[in-house]
Amino acid sequence: MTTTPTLTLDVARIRQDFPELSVPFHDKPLIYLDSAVSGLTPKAVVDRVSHYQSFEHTNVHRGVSTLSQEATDRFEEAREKVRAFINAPSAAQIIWTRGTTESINLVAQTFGRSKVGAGDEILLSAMEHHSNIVPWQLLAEEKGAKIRVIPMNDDGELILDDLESLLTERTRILGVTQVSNVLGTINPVKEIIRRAHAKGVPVLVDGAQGVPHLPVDVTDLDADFYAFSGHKLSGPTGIGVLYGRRELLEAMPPWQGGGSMILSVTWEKTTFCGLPTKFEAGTPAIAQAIGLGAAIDYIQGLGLARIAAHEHDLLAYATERCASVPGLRIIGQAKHKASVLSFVLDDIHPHDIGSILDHEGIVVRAGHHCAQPVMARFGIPATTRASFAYFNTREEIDALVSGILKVQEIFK
Ligand code: 7TS
Repeated sequence: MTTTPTLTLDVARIRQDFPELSVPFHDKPLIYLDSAVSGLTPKAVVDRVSHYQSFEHTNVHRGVSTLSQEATDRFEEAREKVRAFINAPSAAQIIWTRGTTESINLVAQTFGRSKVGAGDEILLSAMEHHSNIVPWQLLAEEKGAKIRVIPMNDDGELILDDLESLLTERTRILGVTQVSNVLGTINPVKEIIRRAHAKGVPVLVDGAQGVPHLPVDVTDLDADFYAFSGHKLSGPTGIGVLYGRRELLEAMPPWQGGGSMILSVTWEKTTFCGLPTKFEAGTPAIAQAIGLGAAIDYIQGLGLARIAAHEHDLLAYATERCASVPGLRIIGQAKHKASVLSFVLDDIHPHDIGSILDHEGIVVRAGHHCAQPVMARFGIPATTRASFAYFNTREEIDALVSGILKVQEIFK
């Protein structure tokens, strides 16, 4: 007889993987509800980076030394782990960057610069992080192009009724986040990509908040570009990924020039490597890439379906508990949400809320979350945001709600 695998995580055991959770914070247990800012790093990842740096390190793709070849193997194995994790057709289409921000800048500065001209349009969603706005504004300014915006409703869902009319013959690229870092909205990116492709427009998906919570299959999505950061996926900072469709990457000019990315250099002419090295000038973040590979192993060991089920439970519980607090308004009420809960409380400034919660040992983020156009859309300067991960518990959400009630008590 086969048994259905249980979808529960052993959270008590998982918490032991995070040394940071065992260190008192303001003399209290740390309650980390800020994984949308950056995930905590499990010990397995720290140990892998430390082992690499202690025993395996030298530069990669350089020379015939066994040490360099082995470091190169570990580095390329990590690339293959990323490929498999997002189901890209080939590891050559996985480009290491510093993070989502750099991945998007790379696309804007190479694909964008070669494809976008005066009078052309760049279509972005109303809920983008600044890193999927500002690189396009810089490009639009340089080229005399125009940014257009897909609007959203009061629940924080994109209004896609007029998508076809926003996709004009001048649209050169559509940029959309898979999950909003402020509202938690999970956008229907597969449908958006299908409709953009029907009009011949390529799509860049910002996966910074998607990849930690949802199984991602770039082939099934048919994404043209997919960007994410290692540090939001329990990996190290300083490493990120750009996936791109092969034909597009091959046609794109290099971005930064330097060592490693060339085939030959003379004073007259330089020729460049193929993918992915063409976009990886200089010494890469080797330990961080290997650490990201270890983070993927760790996440896969827990199981994305289990992670999603646990986080879904936490979000539902937090939403219900917070909704019962008088004077608390949740910003972002989309039908499909990942584990992000933003709110405003009476007329108390989120910075005050964040500071008081901090003294209770509860880490949340207060501010505009690098998404000022989202704040403007909702007519607010800032929100307080709690974001949940696989190591959080319902008890921590109870503590959050008690903390919120304490804030109200202080400001009465
Ligand atoms: N895109 C989204 C949707 C994000 O949430 C972030 C970071 C980025 C891009 C940029 O990622 P980076 O790793 O290149 O910095 N979001 C947040 C946040 O919500 N709070 O702090 C950073």
